[in-house]
This record gives sequence, C-alpha cells and structure tokens, in this order.
Amino acid sequence: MKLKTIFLSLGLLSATGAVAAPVQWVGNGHWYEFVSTPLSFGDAVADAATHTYLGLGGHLVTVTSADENAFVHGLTGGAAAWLGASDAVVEGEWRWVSGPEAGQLLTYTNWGPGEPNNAGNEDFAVYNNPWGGGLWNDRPDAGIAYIVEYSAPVPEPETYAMLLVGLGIIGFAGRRLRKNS
Ligand SMILES: [Ca+2]
Ligand SMILES: [Ca+2]
Repeated sequence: MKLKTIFLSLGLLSATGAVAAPVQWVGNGHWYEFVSTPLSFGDAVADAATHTYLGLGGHLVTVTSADENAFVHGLTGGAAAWLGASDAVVEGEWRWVSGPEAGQLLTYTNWGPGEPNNAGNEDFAVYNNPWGGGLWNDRPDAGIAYIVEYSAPVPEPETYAMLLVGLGIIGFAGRRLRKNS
C-alpha cells in the first residue's frame, strides 16, 4: 500500500492533497479544518461535503456566533478563505449554502466596513480579503482556501432504519400517553 493511500485511509491527507488537521472548538464540539488548496466557491462547497472526520460529515464552514467566528478565523493564518455564505441566488439575500444551516438566512454576520458592497458583482463570503481580524467581505469567485466544519454524524443506512423504528415507537408511545391522559 502506498503511503498516500495509507494517509488517505487514516484521514491524514485529503483527496486534494492538503494535510488535514481538524481541531475541535469546545463551544459546540464541532471540528474544523483549514484547507489551503485553492478552490472556487462551488468546488469548495462540493469538496467539503466529501470530507469525513471521526464519523462526522464535512461541510463548508457555517459561522453563527462571534465566538465561533473568532475560533474559525484563527485557523486561517491570515489566508483568504471561503466561508459557506452566498447571495448568488438572490442579490443581497445572504444565505448559508452548506451544512445544517443550508438555505437559511444569515442570523450572525461580521462584515467588514461597507461590506457586503457587491462591488462589480460579489456573491461569496470570504475571510482576510481584504479585511483581517475575522471580518468578512463579499467577493467574486476565485480559487481560494476554505474551511471545513464537521458537525453531525454521517448517517448510515442501518442508522436510518433504526431511526425510523425509533420514531415509530416514540409516536406510538405518544399516542398512548395522550389517550391515557
Ligand atoms: Ca452580491
Ligand atoms: Ca465586497
């Protein structure tokens, strides 16, 4: 077995070649990984979704609090990096496009001064470009580093089946309780 294959199987190397070193944030228990391989926004969304770590599925990072923002920005080392927010569908309507918050309007934001300004046509949220300090900018698509967040277990077929059975039992018990009360 080649060394790269071993590293890939151990999750020490992502398929795109960047060394993976996910770190955990105690604020929510999620793991985060800075990926230096530059990708377009869409490719970063797609690539992040293929990552797994410790049985958790990856997605382009979604940032929903100032504390999480400070932690995530700390992983970038000052490099321009995508976060999973875009207004490409409806100009000015910023939504998360990845992870558990996919499709939701942003409730927390940390835009830099005057941002998002859609200068020219800017539909993708980025760190350190040009604003530092965890401030966000909207910018056009380009090859940029990105951050993967691992927040929820990857469901397996057996898990789905057990979940359905579990829901059925819970539903049945709920009906019985209501009937008896
Ligand atoms: Ca825009
Ligand atoms: Ca901008």
